[in-house]
Amino acid sequence: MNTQEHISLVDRYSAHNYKPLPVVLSRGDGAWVWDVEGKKYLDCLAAYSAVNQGHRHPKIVEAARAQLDRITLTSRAFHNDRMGPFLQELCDLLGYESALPMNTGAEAVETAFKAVRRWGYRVKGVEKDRAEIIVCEDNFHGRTTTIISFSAEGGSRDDFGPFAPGFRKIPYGDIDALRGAITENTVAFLVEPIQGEAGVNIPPEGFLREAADVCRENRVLLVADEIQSGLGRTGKMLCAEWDGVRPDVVTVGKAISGGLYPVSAVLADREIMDVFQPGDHGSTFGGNPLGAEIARASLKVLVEEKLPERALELGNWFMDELRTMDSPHLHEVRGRGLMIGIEIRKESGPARPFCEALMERGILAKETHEQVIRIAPPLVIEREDLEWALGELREVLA
Ligand code: IF1
Repeated sequence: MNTQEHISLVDRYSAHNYKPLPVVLSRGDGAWVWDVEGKKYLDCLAAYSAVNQGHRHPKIVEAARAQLDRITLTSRAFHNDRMGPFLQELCDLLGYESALPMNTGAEAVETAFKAVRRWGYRVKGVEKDRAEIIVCEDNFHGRTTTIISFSAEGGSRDDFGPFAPGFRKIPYGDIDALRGAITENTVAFLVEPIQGEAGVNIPPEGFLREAADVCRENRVLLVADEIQSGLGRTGKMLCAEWDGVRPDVVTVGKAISGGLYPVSAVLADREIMDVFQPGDHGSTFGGNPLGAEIARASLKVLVEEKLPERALELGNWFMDELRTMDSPHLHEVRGRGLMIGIEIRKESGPARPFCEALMERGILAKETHEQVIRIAPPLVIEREDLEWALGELREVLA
C-alpha cells in the first residue's frame, strides 16, 4: 500500500482524534525513519521524547529479544525475576528509596495523585476527601478523565465532564500565586519542569527552587512530571536538577523504555510510598518482566552513552546556531538540551506550514501551540545530521 492508501484506511477505520502529518512510517534506525515509499527523514520529534536512545537501539532490542524467549508477563499475583533489579537500578539512578511501576505516563500521574492524597490524609492530617492538588495553567499530564479535569480549556476537555474536583490552578512559573493557592488542605504541587505541549515553556530562573522551598515550608509535596523532560532530554537525567531540586515525587515514562514498550513509574521515598498497602493499587502489566528488562537496558544506554551530556552539548550548539539565523519569521528560540522550541512570529502565520515544508525536505518536526516548531530528536543523533538539519531550517525559515 502507498501513503495515500494507508491514510485512507486510517481515515475509514480509526477514530478521528489526530491530524498527523501525511507521512506513513515503516522503519526506523537511530535518529532516522523511513516511510512506505522509501523516503528517509530525520526524526526531530523522537515520539515526544520516548525514543531518546534512538529507534531500535541494538542493546535495547537485544534485551527485549532475550526476554521474549524467557517470560513476558506474570501479573503481580506472583513475583518475577526482572522487576526487582529494574526498580533497584531506577531508584539508584534517580536517587529515590522506592518506585512503583505502571505503563503509560497518565497512569504514573494518576498513581502520584493517589500517593499524595493518601499521604495528605494519613501523614499530614488533611480532613477526609478535602485534599487539594495545585497544578499549572497550560499543563499537559495525560488524558484520563481526572487529568483533563484540570487541563487547559479546549478540545481535550470540552464535553468530557463532569470533572474531578480537588485541583487548583496557578499561572506557570508564578511563585506568588503558588504561595497564595496553598491552603491547609493542599497536599501537593504538580509541575512540569519545562512545559512541553504548551510550547517548550521554561519557567523563570529559580522557579522550581523557590517552589520547592515554598512546598517544604508548607508541608506540601512537590511532584515533578518528568515524563517528557526527564531521562536526559534537557541535558540532565532529571530536568529538576537544573534547579538543584529533588522533588518529593517524580513521574517518569516515555524514554524509560526507549520507545519499545509502554513503561512508566512513580518514584518517592518510603514516607510517601508506604501509603500503599497490598491491594490498594496496581495494574495487570505494570512491572512485567518484558517491560522491566527493556527499561533496564534503556536506562543503561542513557548512562553508558552519556546521553544527558550529549543532549546538553548538542542542544547548546544547535540553539546558538539557530539564534544567529537571519530569518524574518523567527520570534524566539528557547530550550534546554535537545528540548527546543522555535517560535514563529505571529505575522508569519502558524508553524504548521513550516513543519510541512520541513517534511518535504526530509525533517519530521511537529508544531505545538500554533506558533512553535518543536525540535527534539533522539539524543543519539550525530552532529553532522543536526548540521544538515540546520541548513534545511535556514532555507525554510529564510
Ligand atoms: C499524545 C503532548 C508531548 C507528557 C507529560 C504525562 C504525559 C505526557 C509531561 C502522558 C504525554 C504525549 C502524549 C501524546 C503527545 C505527547 C505530548 F503534545 F501531547 F503534550 F509529548 F508533548 N506528562 N505526552 O508530555 O503520558 O499517558 O501519553 O504515556 O498524543 O497524547 P502518556
